[in-house]
Amino acid sequence: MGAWREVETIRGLSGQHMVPIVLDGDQVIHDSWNIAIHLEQRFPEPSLFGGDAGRGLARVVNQWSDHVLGPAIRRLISADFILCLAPEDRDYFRSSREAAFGCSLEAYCADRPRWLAEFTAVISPLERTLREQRFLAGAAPSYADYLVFSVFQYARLGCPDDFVADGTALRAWRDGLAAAFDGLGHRYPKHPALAG
Ligand SMILES: N[C@@H](CCC(=O)N[C@@H](CS)C(=O)NCC(=O)O)C(=O)O
Repeated sequence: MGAWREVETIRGLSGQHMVPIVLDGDQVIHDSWNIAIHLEQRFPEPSLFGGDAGRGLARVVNQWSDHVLGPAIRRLISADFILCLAPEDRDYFRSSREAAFGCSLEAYCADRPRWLAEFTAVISPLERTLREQRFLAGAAPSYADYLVFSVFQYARLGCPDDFVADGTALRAWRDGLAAAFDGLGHRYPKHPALAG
């Protein structure tokens, strides 16, 4: 199996091969949770987590997102996501993911009605919550919102189909966070099938 283009740079800086990593002075932090903890310590006001209780609950949301939401979304987008990568990185993505999935990307995503039904069940607590309150953390967003949003952003840009139905509370929340921070979430290329 090959490697993606920047992997030796990432490994040289952080001693492991995954992104994201953050360089802060002479500190190198890897893993998004560790980065969030670092940011909370460096910039305590306003709190990214909304205090200690918020931090504890954000960790639960983080585990749920990594182990339940993420896999449900991968079943829907993996065969399309590969087209977002530079051509020279696609062989690595295909061979590494197909080794992990035990089948081709296309076979992994083939039964869309099944994976769509699973995704709908997985996101149901989010939809129900967001009908009652503006953000997952309550009246204002916290790291729990941002980490879940990152998975929906990956799906929004990584696949030409939008699986979050128009008119839902989840859609309003996702689109609101994409537009936050002066439209930061929109400053990324659309899926190649939609570009042009
Ligand atoms: N738990 C880690 C997961 C990081 C992760 O899965 N990164 C993926 C991209 S989103 C990666 O670097 N993959 C490289 C590879 O597959 O070799 C975090 O939240 O930072």
